[in-house]
Amino acid sequence: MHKIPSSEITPEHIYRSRRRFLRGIGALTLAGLGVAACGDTANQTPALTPGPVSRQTDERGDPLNTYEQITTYNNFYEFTTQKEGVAHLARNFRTSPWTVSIGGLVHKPQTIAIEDLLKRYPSEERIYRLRCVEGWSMVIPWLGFPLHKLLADVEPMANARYVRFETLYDPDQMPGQRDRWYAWPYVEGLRLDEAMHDLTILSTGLYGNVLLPQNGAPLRLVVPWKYGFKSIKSIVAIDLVAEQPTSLWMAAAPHEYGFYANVNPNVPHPRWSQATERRIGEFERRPTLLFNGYADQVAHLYAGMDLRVNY
Ligand SMILES: Nc1nc2c(c(=O)[nH]1)N[C@H]1C(S)=C(S)[C@@H](COP(=O)(O)O)O[C@H]1N2
Ligand SMILES: [Mo]
Repeated sequence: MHKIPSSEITPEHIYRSRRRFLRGIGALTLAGLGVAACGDTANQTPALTPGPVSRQTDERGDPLNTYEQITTYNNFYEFTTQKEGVAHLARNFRTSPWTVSIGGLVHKPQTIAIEDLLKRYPSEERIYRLRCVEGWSMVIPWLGFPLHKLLADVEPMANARYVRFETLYDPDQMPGQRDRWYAWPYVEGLRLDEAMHDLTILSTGLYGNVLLPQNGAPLRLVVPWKYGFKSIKSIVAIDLVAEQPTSLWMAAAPHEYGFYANVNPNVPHPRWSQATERRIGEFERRPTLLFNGYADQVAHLYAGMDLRVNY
């Protein structure tokens, strides 16, 4: 894969928000891990290199994918459907100023500037497998915080049963949004108990760095036991709702993409098997694991449900 010059990938706003991020970060003490190595000095722009991570594998012993793989092989249809083209088209995406509104069926709706959100919820590292519905996967060291912390603070009402997430709509910045085939903006949803699960995070960074635009800066969802498309990028709105939200993918192809989208090797996509996957960087395909290997932690959420019907 080609290397993108750091001069193209680190415009001033990213540099500034990264400095803010490094100051605000709490649980993960980047300073203690050697932030100087990231080139975080006044007249030096940070390079497109990974920052410090707590370990080199996931809990199963699978090695992390490289920073280059994670930042140059992306799905972000707002920019392009070409994975290798996202990073370039998104390089000037404005992630500051940025506000996130949390509302709907909550007692304490709020609109929060991203820098305040980062201060309020210190980021921690979570090393998760990401399994795309297309049949490839990666291991990614995310930085982020559990969504349940934010949900607790806005106090969901008793009739709130689902959480609905929405990506920024801005066709001037996101040329892919001129494609009329899709019902923009990108929308995703979770059942409230899925959203409250501790594995579910709002991610603010990866590899010890602030998120780059191609990975969903400045804030994206990560739900590691579901297909990657549930992990919605560049979120501007989070709403608690009573009815099951219709996601962009459900609207585009309802017989192919359901609401749950749990990783399941036993339920094929209508057009291909989901039994195996290609880990980016590996040659041989490997078996896909039920709930992407997180069954111990999440299977109880679906007790009694037919996973073929609720795909
Ligand atoms: N807004 C938005 N979010 C999105 C997508 C997208 O096209 N738009 N693609 C999804 C898909 S299909 C995948 S596999 C992951 C990819 O995340 P990554 O590029 O950070 O690896 O983002 C998901 N989130
Ligand atoms: Mo995906």
